[in-house]
Amino acid sequence: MKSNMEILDVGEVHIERPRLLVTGGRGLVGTQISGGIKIGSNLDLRDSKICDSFFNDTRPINVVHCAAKVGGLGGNINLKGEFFYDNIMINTNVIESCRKYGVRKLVCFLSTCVFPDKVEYPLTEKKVHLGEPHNSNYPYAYAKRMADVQIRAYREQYDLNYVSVIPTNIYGPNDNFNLENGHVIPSLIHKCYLAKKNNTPFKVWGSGKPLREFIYSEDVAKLTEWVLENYNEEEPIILSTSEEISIRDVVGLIVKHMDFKGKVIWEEDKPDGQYRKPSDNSKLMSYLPDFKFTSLDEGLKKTIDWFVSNYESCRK
Ligand code: GFB
Repeated sequence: MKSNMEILDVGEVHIERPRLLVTGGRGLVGTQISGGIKIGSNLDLRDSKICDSFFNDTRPINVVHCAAKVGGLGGNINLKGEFFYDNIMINTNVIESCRKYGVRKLVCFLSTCVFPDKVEYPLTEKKVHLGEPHNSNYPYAYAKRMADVQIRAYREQYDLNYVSVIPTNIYGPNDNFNLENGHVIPSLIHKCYLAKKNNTPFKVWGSGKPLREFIYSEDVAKLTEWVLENYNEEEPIILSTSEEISIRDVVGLIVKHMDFKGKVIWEEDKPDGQYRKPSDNSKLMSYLPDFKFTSLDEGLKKTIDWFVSNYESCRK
């Protein structure tokens, strides 16, 4: 395996620099990225001094920046101030530290929720800034949009090869299975698990009508590693299967893989959130026409198996 360290000769001094640093390295995508130094949320990247001194000590050559304050519909609605402050501070500090300490390639994570709520579908890379995001997550969306702006500005002034990716709703092992603030798939897997264990109804938010596009974390990691080595454009790139599914059908797949026989109750008083955010992956496919995505059915089975066998230790 290629060592993660590279020797940089500065005159007589030989500086060892890690090839790759992964922020949010213990999270959903970060754990799937192969190799690299992985830092978790114990390092508070909201604090510019802490971020600066870490990069000064580490001097990574490449960075995959996954660290963020993330959450599902509930978390975004309940914690709007934190979602804005934490993400704008984390991204601004990390991108600036990358510049200051000579990071050659940075891959930064956005999300399809950054797109405008009212725009002609499907969503394409050129539409990121064409209007107000959905009300349920505008603070997170604007903070992430500013990372795209900072990257574009740094490319222009400092000629830096920094890029960003726009994945759809990511799911997989090592997710946050919190019942209130988690994303829909991990929250519902946890709810169905408890309903089966306690012989109680499986309660799902909303009408089940909204549509979403899901992408498996391992696929996102493989695509991110390809972007790190091969994608050098100013414009972000969407990481998506471009396959929409209704929340109701997702529930059906979770019930099947959990072998749940009880009652499913739809809590129509709970939010549906944005109705849909259909993305166009033709740019990605123009580069990787043969990329094999993990099907939602297979990805859900793997995620549920992981959750059941890691129930005591997983984030929830
Ligand atoms: O993944 P999710 O929470 O966020 O999905 P978004 C929300 C959809 O799942 C809504 C339904 O239509 C909900 O009504 N749903 C049903 C549930 N039951 C549940 C449940 O128990 N928990 C949750 N969370 N949803 C997020 C953005 O939007 O997408 C984030 O807010 C981020 O910032 C993420 O971008 C990828 O897809 O609506």
